[in-house]
Amino acid sequence: MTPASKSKRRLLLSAGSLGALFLTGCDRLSETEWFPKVLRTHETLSRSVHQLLGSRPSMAQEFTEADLSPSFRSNGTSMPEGDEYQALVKSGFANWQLEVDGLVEMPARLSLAELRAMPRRTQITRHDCVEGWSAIGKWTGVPLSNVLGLVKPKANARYVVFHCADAMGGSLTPEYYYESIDMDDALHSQTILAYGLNGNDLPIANGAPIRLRVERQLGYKHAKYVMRIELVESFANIAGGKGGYWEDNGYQWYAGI
Ligand SMILES: Nc1nc2c(c(=O)[nH]1)N[C@H]1C(S)=C(S)[C@@H](COP(=O)(O)O)O[C@H]1N2
Ligand SMILES: [Mo]
Repeated sequence: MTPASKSKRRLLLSAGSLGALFLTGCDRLSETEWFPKVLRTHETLSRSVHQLLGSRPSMAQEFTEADLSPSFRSNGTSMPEGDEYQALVKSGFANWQLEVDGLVEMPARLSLAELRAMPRRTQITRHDCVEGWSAIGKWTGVPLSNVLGLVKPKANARYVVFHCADAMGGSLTPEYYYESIDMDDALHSQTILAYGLNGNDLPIANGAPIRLRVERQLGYKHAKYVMRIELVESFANIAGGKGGYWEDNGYQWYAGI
């Protein structure tokens, strides 16, 4: 590394921890008025740092078995309510199918067995939640790039949207958790649809049957209970239009660490 790129890297790290400093507690903060403003400041900061670097950091850090957290906690939804998901739990996800559609040449429905039969990647990474905790876990899953290879994205597909099984409380019409990433993250080698955690099947509390791992970004981007993957040109017409459940509530869309 040249001295110049070292200092850029340091700047990036301090911008990340600055963001983490400001952020404490998803639920409470989204209700206060100053919160979106703080996030905007952080977003501007993090975007300019990324511009300075010219690109996102290429790989998230990977760790060893010795670094694993004793247990990997659950956050947000830990058991989706609703008959459809409950029926899937009862059958051990035997009837679950991942829908992949939108701007693709060949829409597909993939069972858990089919996903498990595809190429797999195992990675030990640190999960950072804006609520102020981190945990290191070992994730196993199919690289999203392999799934996209099957369905063949059309040239105008710009984002990958993850629709989840859990409805978020509060309103009369259920708002389902959702997230989105761009093609740069979608095709990244560490971006996987994980069905395993620490050598076991992914627990329900952590997103069974599959959850996204998108390692260069913060915890809320890692959608759990993924039911459907949709390729789109824009997410303007999905839910609140900001690209994710928490984004619709003021969080930044690009949550680089
Ligand atoms: N479907 C869904 N995905 C989700 C959430 C959620 O509530 N529902 N919470 C997010 C947040 S804020 C974090 S920190 C991580 C928590 O993952 P874990 O439960 O495996 O710790 O999942 C993210 N993905
Ligand atoms: Mo989080």
